[in-house]
Amino acid sequence: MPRLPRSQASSSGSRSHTLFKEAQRWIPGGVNSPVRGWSRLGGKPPVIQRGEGPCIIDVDGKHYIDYVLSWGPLLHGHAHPKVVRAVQDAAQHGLSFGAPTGAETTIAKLLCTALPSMEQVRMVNSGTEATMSALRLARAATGRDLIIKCEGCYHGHADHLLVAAGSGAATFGHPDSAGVPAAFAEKTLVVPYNDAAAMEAVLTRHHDQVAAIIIEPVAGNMGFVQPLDGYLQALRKLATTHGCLLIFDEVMTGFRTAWGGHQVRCRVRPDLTCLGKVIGGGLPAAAYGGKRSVMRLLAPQGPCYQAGTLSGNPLSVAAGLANLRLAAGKDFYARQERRLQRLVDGLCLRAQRHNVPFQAGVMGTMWGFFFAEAQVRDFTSAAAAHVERWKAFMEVMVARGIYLAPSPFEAAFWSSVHKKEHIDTTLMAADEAFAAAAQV
Ligand code: KE4
Repeated sequence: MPRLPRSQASSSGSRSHTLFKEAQRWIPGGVNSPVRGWSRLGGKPPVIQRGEGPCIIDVDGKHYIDYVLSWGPLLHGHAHPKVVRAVQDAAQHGLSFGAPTGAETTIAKLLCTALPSMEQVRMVNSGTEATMSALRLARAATGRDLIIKCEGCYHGHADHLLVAAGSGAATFGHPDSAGVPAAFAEKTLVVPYNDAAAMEAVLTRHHDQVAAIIIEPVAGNMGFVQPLDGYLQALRKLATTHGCLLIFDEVMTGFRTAWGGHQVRCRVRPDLTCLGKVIGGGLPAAAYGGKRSVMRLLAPQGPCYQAGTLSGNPLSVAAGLANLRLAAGKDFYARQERRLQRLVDGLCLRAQRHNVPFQAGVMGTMWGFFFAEAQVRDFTSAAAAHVERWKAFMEVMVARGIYLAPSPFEAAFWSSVHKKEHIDTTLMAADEAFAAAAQV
């Protein structure tokens, strides 16, 4: 792999800079999703021209090894020939019908076969739609109003979920968004992640009023935070005891930490699961599903309404099926995790050499890191991590052509098309980056 040219995020004379200035004239903040604005890193993101395998190339022709992968969907990198071909083939027959198609049944069967907790599934267009709909269904199924989420977990931008949210909301430091009436937020209770006792206390206090617990089984929106041993199993027990539904928001972890989702790996069966990202292969697709006894409450069969013009559309389904089928091989996730572990071990070794406190973790094809002395287990400890060191590290990594999330409250991703040379190039850049972080 040739040494990557030095890459600067959009410096003032670059085409990225010019195009981003123009974007800011017509689009709020110049972006269609806040975290893309690089507010923590000077607010000058590279404007991307195209993607090739594990890399993206900006409008100035600068190459980056990409560990954001569109925030998770691209399990096999950019423009994988089989995914692109599947979309091209589908597009020739029309883009959308708003009517049943065989492919929707194919992907529904694949998802329900991969996730033992799922007997039926409904396709939607975004993770936000999936979690919003799953919570409405949980309220319909239980006749209860309250929901419980964890501080720092992000489940999309539905009003009642922008309470102590993670991801972009956390990045901006005001997790509770403007425009959300108090009345919408007061039905949402918030507890710390990885604290089963706090969850039990809230459930006991609001006994028989809680419709659902919603959680990211591996948190990826306060940075990468893994569940402590037994935590998810404890939530399963508590939900059953208190008659509320356990909802796994696997929009990010689904088909990222294991075939199916993290529920397969941790052997916990939620009542409802939300999926997204990987199941759309880079096109808009998400889903939610669970037991037939709950899903039958959904219109047109039941009284709980949810709809969508482009839900399950042929192109997203084609991209999703191609993306999923490429990961269906035996020990795909174990193999990818071993390769990714080599990258993360290399990063930890270089942090150690430069005496920089650094915590990193891997789960399947998902990973992340904090500049912290001790393991990060919740939003409080994530928010206490050393942001200035993270910034100094990131400025060098981006300059050396390594594209990581421009926020300390995000996870990182791996693809099946990242190779050893990409690891080597990343570790070379990391040596320089940790040296810079050590100066802070
Ligand atoms: P979307 O509505 O963005 O498709 O999905 C919302 C969502 C729901 N649940 C989880 C666990 C998620 O991670 C997300 C979205 N993730 C962010 C990245 N942290 C998407 C990137 C963005 O907001 O631009």
